[in-house]
Amino acid sequence: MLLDRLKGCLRWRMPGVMRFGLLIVPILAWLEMTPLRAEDAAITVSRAWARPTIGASATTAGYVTLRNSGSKPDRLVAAQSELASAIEIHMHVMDGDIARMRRVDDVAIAPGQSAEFNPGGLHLMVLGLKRPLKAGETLPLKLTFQTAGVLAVNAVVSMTAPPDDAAASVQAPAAGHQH
Ligand SMILES: [Cu+2]
Repeated sequence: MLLDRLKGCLRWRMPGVMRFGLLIVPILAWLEMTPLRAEDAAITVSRAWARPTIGASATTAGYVTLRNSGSKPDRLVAAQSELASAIEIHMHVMDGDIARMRRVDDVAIAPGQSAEFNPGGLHLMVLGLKRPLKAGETLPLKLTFQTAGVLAVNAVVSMTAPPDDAAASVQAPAAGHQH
């Protein structure tokens, strides 16, 4: 009786072991092709904040500090939020006495340098907000970098900039995984 059960177990185990063996070869080959690079996580995002919305406006501005502690240049190429239909990277340029906003394609961050977004300068133009933002709430942001990949950060909704170390970034979870 017991022996029969054991045999049954063995019979079921064998194919599993064989399948594992077949899997391990391609996994090792894949690891060989994609070595982990230290500079992949060289970007940190801090002091992330966004202005509260005014009235029925579905638009606001967000600000971050991007630091490149790696040895290679990187660039912010895109931003998005689950609460907004789009986020554009903007900067202010003076046109005589009038400050105008210009859309920029990306923001380069040299090794050892930071890029600071601030009112009157670089900002994340948050468009098509699904609901108004009040002070004290957070705006989830996902920032995409050419080398560092996607970093997730919760921007504090506030009228004024938070301290420098506020709202540090975390590596975004793999596609589709939500906490
Ligand atoms: Cu703007």
